[in-house]
Amino acid sequence: MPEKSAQAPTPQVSAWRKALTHASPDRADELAKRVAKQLPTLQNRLSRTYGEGVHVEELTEQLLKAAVDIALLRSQDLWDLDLFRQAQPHWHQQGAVGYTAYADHFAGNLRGVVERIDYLKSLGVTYLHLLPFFKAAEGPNDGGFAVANFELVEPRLGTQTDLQFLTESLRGAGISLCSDFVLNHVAHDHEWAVQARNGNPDFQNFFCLAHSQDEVDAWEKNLPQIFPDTAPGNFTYQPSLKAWTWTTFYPYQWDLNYANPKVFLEVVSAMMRVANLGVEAFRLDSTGFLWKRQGTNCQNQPEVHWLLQAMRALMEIACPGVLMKAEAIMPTHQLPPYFGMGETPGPECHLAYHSSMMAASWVALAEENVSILNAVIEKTPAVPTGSSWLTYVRCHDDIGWNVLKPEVESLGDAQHQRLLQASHFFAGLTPNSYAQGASFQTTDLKTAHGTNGMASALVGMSSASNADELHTAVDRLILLQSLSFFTGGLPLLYMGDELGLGNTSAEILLARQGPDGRELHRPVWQEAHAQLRNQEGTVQHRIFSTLQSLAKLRQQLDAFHNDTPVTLKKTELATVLGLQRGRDLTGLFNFSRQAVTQELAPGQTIALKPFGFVWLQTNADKTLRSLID
Ligand code: OTU
Repeated sequence: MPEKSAQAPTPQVSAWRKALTHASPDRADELAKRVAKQLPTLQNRLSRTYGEGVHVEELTEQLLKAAVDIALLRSQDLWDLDLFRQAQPHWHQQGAVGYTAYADHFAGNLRGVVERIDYLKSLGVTYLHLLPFFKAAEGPNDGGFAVANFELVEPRLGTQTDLQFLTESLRGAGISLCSDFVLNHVAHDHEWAVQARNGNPDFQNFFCLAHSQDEVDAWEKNLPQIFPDTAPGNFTYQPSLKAWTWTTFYPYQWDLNYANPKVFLEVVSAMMRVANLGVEAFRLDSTGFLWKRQGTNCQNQPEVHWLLQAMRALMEIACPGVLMKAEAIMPTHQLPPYFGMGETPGPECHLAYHSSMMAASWVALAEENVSILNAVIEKTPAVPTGSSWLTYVRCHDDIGWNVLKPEVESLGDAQHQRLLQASHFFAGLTPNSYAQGASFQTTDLKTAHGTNGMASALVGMSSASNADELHTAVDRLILLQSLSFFTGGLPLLYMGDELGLGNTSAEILLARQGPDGRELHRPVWQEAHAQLRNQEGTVQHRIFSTLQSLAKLRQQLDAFHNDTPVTLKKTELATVLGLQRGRDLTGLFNFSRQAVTQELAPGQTIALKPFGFVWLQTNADKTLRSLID
């Protein structure tokens, strides 16, 4: 499609209105209301992004038609779910617990995941994020993040029917399925890329092309590198195009050109169709990178937020029960706009990863000092009602240290070494380090980029040489999880961490394709290891049952409603983080190897074990009750 079609006449009767005339009266009424409500935002954000004019009107029409058509195709169950959730916008706001896994590593395939639903329920899980399960590129595919087709399930993992069966089964168990939706790029063998390579100019315009080395250099001047070691630079020369494609991540992941409105139309339409398969949440991968602007680092540009807000408006029409989650691995101060708290306030994402809190909790562990963590929490605002932070300890990616640069800098000179030291510590390079992780994307010892490794390896479980050391290592793991469970709107567990599963074994690593260091923490489920959770006295039992108790408390206590603000509570010790959740709930987290005491109020002294934590409830008579033994 040409980018501009100024001469196209504005249709007299909108196509979406026409579609409603064939719909049942209840759906037609409801959809007309939803469109009326969302239209002003949709028009405003699209005009801001693409300029005023007829082509924006036409684009709006096309998007509305897509949203309405998809809403009309929604199954009765999903339609009813939408209505229920519209009436109860807080449906996901109390006691949520998330779990994230690769379908194949966790359970073989999508059918296998159905078999694990009881397991997830026993852990209190309400939200399951399965890493990309749509058709991936042939050959290396970045763990599925090089998507060759947005809607066909990866054949290794199943079919669309299997996906629908999975979403229905999960829904029956009170668990929402979250699917990745990779917004920023497609695989080099996605149909759009194939068409572009074959010389089709319309599809070439789907990608960000640079036509000379000078142009590449001009962009590169301001661009950081995500994989400086294994995929340096942000452009890849394509001989068949005689041009460079923008490839922020791997060379086989081609960045999409959102300056072309057709890209937005196609991507959002595909996403809404996937929602009709029963997916209840989308993890919007690499959201920060969608808009490129000369002279900037091409991250978090205003257009990113306008497009996300336009997307939200369309989702509110087609599938209002579905959540949008921003995967923007950015410094704390860049995150509030993803909740629609930026320059154009309004509904945007429901959830966003708090990667700074995650990384800072690891620094606190390495340093036995909570100053960076404090600084992060200080800069973390309360988010609009209906949205919340996703907190986590580990995920399928590395722990990226650079998100913490602003906090570290704010603490004064000579602090920058702290991230480097943490990175060395978790790679096991520091004398006396108990960690068995590995540095990611650094070829020298002078830069901090990221750290790989399963939580259990990073907290010292795999290096423990006796029962005491193992016990302490488990304490560290539980401490980090308890912080994530305390602060989170949605605490997310990474498969295996609930059982203290270790790094991927050497044989499996060898057998995997590609040199990606993150494979270190992408192990395969081990049934025998998992069974140990049922046996008292094992570490698996200890970790699993503690998480179960924390999940229960999240469900039981009003303080865990997401609208309850989490604020810092000053402590006297540099090793102890104090948090207040609402009026009645206090959390103390001791990042030190020493047992300590902390006075909360005159006469109320709380003892904390080494790497221990407490969650305390204030009773009506002002006394404190510990919620966890
Ligand atoms: C995301 O990651 C995914 O989580 C990664 O698994 C993918 O490789 C990547 O996108 C490309 O699809 O910057 O905000 O380890 O934190 O790549 C997007 C670095 C991202 C990741 C980073 C991240």
